[in-house]
Amino acid sequence: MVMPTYNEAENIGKMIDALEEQFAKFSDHNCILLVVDGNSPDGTAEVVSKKAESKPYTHLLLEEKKTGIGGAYFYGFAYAMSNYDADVLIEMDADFQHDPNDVPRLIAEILNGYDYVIGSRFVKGGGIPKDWAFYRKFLSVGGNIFSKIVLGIYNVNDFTGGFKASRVKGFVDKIDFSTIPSKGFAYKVYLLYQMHKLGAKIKEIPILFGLRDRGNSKIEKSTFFDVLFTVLRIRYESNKSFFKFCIVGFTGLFVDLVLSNIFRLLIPNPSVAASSAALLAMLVTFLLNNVWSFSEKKITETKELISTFFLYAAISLVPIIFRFFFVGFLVKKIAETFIIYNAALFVSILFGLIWNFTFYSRIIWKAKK
Ligand SMILES: Nc1nc2c(ncn2[C@@H]2O[C@H](COP(=O)(O)OP(=O)(O)O)[C@@H](O)[C@H]2O)c(=O)[nH]1
Ligand SMILES: [Mg+2]
Repeated sequence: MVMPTYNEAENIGKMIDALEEQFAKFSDHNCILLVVDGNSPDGTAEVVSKKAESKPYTHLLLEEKKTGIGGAYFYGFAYAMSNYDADVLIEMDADFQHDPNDVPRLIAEILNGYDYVIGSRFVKGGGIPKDWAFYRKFLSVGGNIFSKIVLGIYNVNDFTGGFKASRVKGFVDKIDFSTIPSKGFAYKVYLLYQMHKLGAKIKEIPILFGLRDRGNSKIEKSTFFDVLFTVLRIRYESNKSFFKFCIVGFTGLFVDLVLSNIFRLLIPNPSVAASSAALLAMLVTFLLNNVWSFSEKKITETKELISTFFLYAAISLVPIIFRFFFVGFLVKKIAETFIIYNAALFVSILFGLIWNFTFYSRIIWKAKK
């Protein structure tokens, strides 16, 4: 169990005592409590060292200086993996907001075969303190809904909780801690995302997040932005191609709209005007997608580039044909006005975006084996 502390001198002694009873329930396992202290000025480390004399399961890891809760956890994880050969890592706060009596329930689910067990405040039977300030409630509930939607992990309800058990082999030992986007509270979202990506079997168990026993919360006002930016960054990093594709798409859309309306004035036939603009926009997007959106799978060979463009054109031709008939149909059916023409254009473009993204990423720039 890794437990970060910063000014927890009033809590940590009692916590060490409380854990003895829980660890004793797993006598066939070697349970170690690794307190990672951020060089607390209140003497937390001294309390831990003193306790360790009579409670040998207690170890102290002292940071030279405070690096944030995420920094402390990753320091502790790395230490526990290399020095204790840890099989399971448990995260827990020192201030009794996590109930030591819940520890066996976490461990039990790991023993049941789950790889990542989350003490969850947002499942039936779980909860947050009723008398929390509105700001904290908002941060917690809002942060979770936001994380869930943006990260697209729907089987998790608590993304920012700090009471968890993780399997090391095949999971935590595969995570690169050197590139963590946050050393603050948002490390939690990062870790969760990595575990999910590694295919961990995740289980949420309900916990009641209590009130802090003594001392003060170290949560900072900036935590809100820390979580916000970390979530967005994770999403961006893992979907770079998609975001770039969208930007290229919008560039193409702009080129397309401008050309379509210029051609509308130059070419009498609206079908021809609209579809030739799309054709030119397509050429622009092909080149941009190749050098930018899908740059990791960039086609450089001229011959391949040409043959791929034919395939790209074939795929892209479908929305153009759609547009040819759709714009012609709508204009003929209703009226040849600016509004009708552009409405038909809009629907055609939307169809084209979905169609093209699906096939570009699956056929044109798919990962080479
Ligand atoms: N080492 C270390 N521990 C920290 C740091 N920030 C918070 N903690 C510890 O992390 C746990 C959770 O922090 P807390 O302030 O209670 O957060 P809250 O429960 O969300 O208000 C507590 O055990 C803190 O002492 C830090 O910067 N460094
Ligand atoms: Mg707390």
